Amino acid sequence: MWENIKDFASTFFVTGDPLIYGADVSIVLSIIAIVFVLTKYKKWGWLWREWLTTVDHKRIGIMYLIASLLMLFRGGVDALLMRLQLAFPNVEFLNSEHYNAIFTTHGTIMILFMAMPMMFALFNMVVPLQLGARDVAYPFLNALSFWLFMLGAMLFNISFVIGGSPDAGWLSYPPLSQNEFSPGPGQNFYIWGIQISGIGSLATGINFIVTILKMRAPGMKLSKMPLFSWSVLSSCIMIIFAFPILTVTLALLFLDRFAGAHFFTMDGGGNPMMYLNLIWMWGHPEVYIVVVPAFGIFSEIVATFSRKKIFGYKSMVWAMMIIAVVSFFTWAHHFFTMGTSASVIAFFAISTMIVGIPTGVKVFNWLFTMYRGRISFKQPMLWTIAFIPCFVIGGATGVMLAVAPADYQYHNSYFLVAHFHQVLIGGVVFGYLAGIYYWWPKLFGFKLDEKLGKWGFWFWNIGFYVCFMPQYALGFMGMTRRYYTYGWDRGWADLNLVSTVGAFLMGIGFIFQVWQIAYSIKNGERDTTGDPWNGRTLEWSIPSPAPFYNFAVVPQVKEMDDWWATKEAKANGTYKEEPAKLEPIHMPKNSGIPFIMANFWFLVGFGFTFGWVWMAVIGFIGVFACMWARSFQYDTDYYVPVEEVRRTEASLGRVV
Ligand code: HEM
Ligand SMILES: [Cu+2]
Repeated sequence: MWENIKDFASTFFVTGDPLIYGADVSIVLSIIAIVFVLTKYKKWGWLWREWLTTVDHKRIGIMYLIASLLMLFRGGVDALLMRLQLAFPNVEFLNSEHYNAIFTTHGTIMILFMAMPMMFALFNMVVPLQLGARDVAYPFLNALSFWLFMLGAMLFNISFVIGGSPDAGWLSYPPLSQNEFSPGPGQNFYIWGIQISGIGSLATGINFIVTILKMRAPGMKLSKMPLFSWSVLSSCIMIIFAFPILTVTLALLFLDRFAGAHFFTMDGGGNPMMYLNLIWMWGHPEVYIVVVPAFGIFSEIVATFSRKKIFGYKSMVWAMMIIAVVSFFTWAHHFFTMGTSASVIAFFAISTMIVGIPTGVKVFNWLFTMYRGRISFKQPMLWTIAFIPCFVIGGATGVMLAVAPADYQYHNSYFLVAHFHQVLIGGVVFGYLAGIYYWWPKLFGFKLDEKLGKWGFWFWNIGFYVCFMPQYALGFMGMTRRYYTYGWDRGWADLNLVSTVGAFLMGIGFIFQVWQIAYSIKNGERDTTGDPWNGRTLEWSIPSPAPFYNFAVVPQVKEMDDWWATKEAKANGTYKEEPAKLEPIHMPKNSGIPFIMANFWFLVGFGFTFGWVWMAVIGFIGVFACMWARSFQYDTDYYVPVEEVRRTEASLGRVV
């Protein structure tokens, strides 16, 4: 008996590595600390009522934000471990297996559990406010999306201490990801973690498309909608076409592993190349899904901080929509070297280069908006300005990679690693950070400290170039991606050391940002105006932090940049005050079902990961029970009385 338990424990828990034991201890300590604090200050009820069951898009946005920052931390630690290993030749810090696991979790976490939730954080924090709406179209579904993401991310992350991490790369190519070469549960964690959070992503895509099409304030025609909301629409259209492909692909891979099917095997009629095509039919749109909202953010920020209308609004909209369509026709550029016909390669090379055109249009629009503007160099604008050269270089190296014959040289080299980090960090991370700085006061009611933030900004930026520019050269010198070590004779030592120093500079930048948030919670400048940046769009017309119903009175939109137009009209005395008529506000009620249902999904995923079908069955029964219970709930909404609206507004310093 005792022997059996010991046997089980030694395969169930990951053992034999000081890093893992350290993680075990810190996980246990953090759980004890959290339980202790919640109990001591009697906060369990508060946690349940205000957060775990909330359907308020702003709170859901804040939870996404916290989760994504934690994931940025974990993905960042992974990155630093790898850079330490590569700092010098012949280092024995990580062995080859451990290195494989770390680049896999780093890549997966950064894209699926950092970039995606940070993007959803911004969707939730901003879109309904920008549209003049009270919430998203389906608040219950929105909460469910969040909890599915959260539990999926947790399932993926525990593989570090239980069962073992996946190690077949961030896209889990077969045959490496098949049972034959990855027998443990790691690859199943990958499949189910992504599968569960992917359902949430798909639902978010649907939710925001409906919100944007149906919930805009009266008068806001699509042609007057702010560009960030347009970018969200573009991104969500890509989500609803791309994510089903991912779901199916991972389901087929799981059938191969779990049921001995032969979709992607080398024999039995299967074909691993089928997997590569499918996963990149999702994977390429995925990188545009995360970068297009950043374009929207930059457009808002450039206009606000240059005190000018955005240059070329219509061409911006067209560019984002064209990118959404073209993104579905470029996937094969990820495997030019796999041996298809010249005409297929030519098609994908040209379609890839075409993406550069709308992107270039956008860059010129931003530059023309800044031209002769009265630019103020606050944090959101700094990140925007830093983004432009970074993304232009990243885009140019992308076009180089698209030249198929040349790609036979660059393919899977450090040239590629430098390219995709340049667009992902310079585009996505800089973009989302800019957005977080910009909309922070609206959500939290105070600004983030400029001085600490600027330290963070410079460390990130200088660190970025120090880290990744040498990698282009390393690529030309023959260094391949996913190498865990190299010898002195290769001549790669100096540049790798420089690159590692750069990575640590970025790490210091991140520490400054965490410090900045902690510092500003106490000392940050309070935003009493609701309009700290002299903004242009509707979200700046309401007090900060935004009250839970957003708008006391639904705004009537007349112009593009309606809030700016209102302010101008007030300034030259042409503004006609229309008496605000308060009415009871219709709001959704909180619900615990999304949280509970996502936990049952976790059981499903965990059960399948270890091949414990009974546990998966219990999970499925729970999921259906939750659906059943929700179907017969009729008491799902309520009205906020006029008196309460008046009181809330008064407490925020507004008379209505
Ligand atoms: C913060 C600074 C970062 C550093 C220093 C860094 C460093 C690295 C390193 C050393 C590798 C492994 C290269 C190899 O051995 O092939 C890697 C791979 C990767 N990184 Fe990063 N990274 C950073 C940020 C990011 C971000 C923000 C993203 C995405 C949003 C990202 C996405 C990826 C992906 C997808 C891979 C490929 C993983 C694979 O080969 O399966 N990284 N990164
Ligand atoms: Cu691609």
